Amino acid sequence: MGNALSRLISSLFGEKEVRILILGLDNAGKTSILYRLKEGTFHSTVPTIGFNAEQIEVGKLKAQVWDLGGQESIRPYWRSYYQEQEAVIFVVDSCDANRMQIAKRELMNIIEEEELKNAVVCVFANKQDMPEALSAAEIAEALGLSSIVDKKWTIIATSALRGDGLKEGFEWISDSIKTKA
Ligand SMILES: Nc1nc2c(ncn2[C@@H]2O[C@H](COP(=O)(O)OP(=O)(O)OP(=O)(O)O)[C@@H](O)[C@H]2O)c(=O)[nH]1
Ligand SMILES: [Mg+2]
Repeated sequence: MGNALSRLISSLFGEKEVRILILGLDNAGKTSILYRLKEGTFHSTVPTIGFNAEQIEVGKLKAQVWDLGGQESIRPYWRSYYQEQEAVIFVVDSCDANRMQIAKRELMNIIEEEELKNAVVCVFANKQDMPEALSAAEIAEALGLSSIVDKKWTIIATSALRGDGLKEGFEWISDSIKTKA
């Protein structure tokens, strides 16, 4: 109720706050991305046990962003955060070729979630600053993204270290949410 009221007020005054969930396997770079966007710098991180939540502004987009821990034992709790999310950023460690099939399985579970059926999905192929990183096209292939037909999705090459691609991703989310209906 409170959420609905604050969204109504925001929409009346033209400053809608979007709800975004950052998911992906442990060590993908989710927390690094959140704080790169929030503070403009690359910090060292510790594995997330639970979640981080921050309000951030990227260009014209105001967002409430939830970054959840990606360790296997924590993943079953992701679904407690799905309600009313408008976008999912699925972060992949582009150097972690060995776990691409596990990342694919987790992404496909997200895609099939009833509660997220209206959410757009933006995959971040992160750690592109590393020489051994797979390209965004190679990751799209490994994750089977072309099989996703009933959802808006994209993949963007990012580096939380350098800051590359992050704003582009948020712009895509902003445009996709606006044109969804
Ligand atoms: N080279 C490089 N390292 C990165 C990048 N993003 C994150 N890292 C490193 O990857 C490791 C994991 O980063 P986190 O942001 O903690 O990963 P996470 O996805 O939040 O992990 P969990 O909280 O365990 O789910 C850290 O050592 C980061 O410094 C990047 O773009 N490039
Ligand atoms: Mg984390």
